[in-house]
Amino acid sequence: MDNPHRARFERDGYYIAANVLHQDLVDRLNALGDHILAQQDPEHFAQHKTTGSMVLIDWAMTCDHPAMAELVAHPNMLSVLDRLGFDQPKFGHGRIISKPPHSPPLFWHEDGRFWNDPVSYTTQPIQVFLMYYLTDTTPQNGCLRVVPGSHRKRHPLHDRISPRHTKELAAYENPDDPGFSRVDDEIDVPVKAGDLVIGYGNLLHASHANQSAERRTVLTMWYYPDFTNLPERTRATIVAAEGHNSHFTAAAPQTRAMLAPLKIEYDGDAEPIEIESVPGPAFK
Ligand SMILES: O=C(O)CCC(=O)C(=O)O
Repeated sequence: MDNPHRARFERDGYYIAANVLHQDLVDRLNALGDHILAQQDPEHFAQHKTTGSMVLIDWAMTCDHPAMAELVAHPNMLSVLDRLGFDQPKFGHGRIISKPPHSPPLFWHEDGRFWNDPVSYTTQPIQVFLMYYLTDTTPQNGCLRVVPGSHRKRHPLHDRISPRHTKELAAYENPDDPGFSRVDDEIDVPVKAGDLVIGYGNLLHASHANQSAERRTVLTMWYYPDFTNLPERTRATIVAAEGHNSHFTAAAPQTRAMLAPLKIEYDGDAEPIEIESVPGPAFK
C-alpha cells in the first residue's frame, strides 16, 4: 500500500479531515437542519431519543435545497476522498441526527448491511459514512466514539450488543443495555464544526450523551466511495438498496449538473444479494 492515508483508513476504519466546510455553509446547513427538525412531530423525537432525530436526507431533499446539494457534491470532500484513492464516489442518502440539550448517549452499533456479500470481509469499502458535525464536539456535548479496527476484526462488543437497531435502543428504554457500556479500546472523536469524519459503515461507533445546554447536530451522509470498482453483484445490490432517484430529473439544471457524477447507476442484469445486517461466521 503506497498511499499512507488509505492505509490508515483501512487499518483504523475511520479518517478525519479538518476544515472541509466553510463556516458559511455550516451556518446554512444548521439553519436548514433546524427548519426541517421543526417540521417533525413530537412522536419522532420520542422514538429517537438516543440519536435525537433520524430524518432522512434523500435525493429529493438534496435537489430541493441548494445547501444540501452543495454538501453532497462538495469539492473539498471530493478531494479528501480522492486523497484516499476514491475518485468516483457515489451518494446514497443521509440523515439529520440532532441531539437536543441534555439527551442520552447513542448505543454502540455498526451500520453494515451487506454482510452476505464477500466484499464486506475485505478492506474494500462498500458503504462509508461521511459525518459533518455542525457544532464543535467534545465528550461533554456528545462527540462520536469509535472502536478502531472493529470494521475488519470481531470485537467482544459484537457478541454483547443487539445486532440490529431496535425500537427499545432508539427510545433509550434500558440505560443498562450493553449498547450503552464503555469499552477499554474505544476512543473519542471530538471535531470542529465543518470537519469531516469518514468511516466504514461496519465500524463500531456510538456517541456520548449531550450534557450541554446546546443542540448538537450531525449530518451523516452515506456514500459508496469505490462503487465503480465493486463487483457487479455488489453494484446491483446497492442499486436495489438505495432505490431510484426519480426526483433528480425535476432538479434545476445547475443542480443536476453538480450532482450527476454522484448518482448511483447500474443497468446490468446481475442478481442483487440479500441485505444482511449481522456479520457472519467469516468475520473473526
Ligand atoms: O450522533 C452521532 O454522533 C453518530 C451518528 C451515528 O452513529 C450514525 O449516523 O450512524
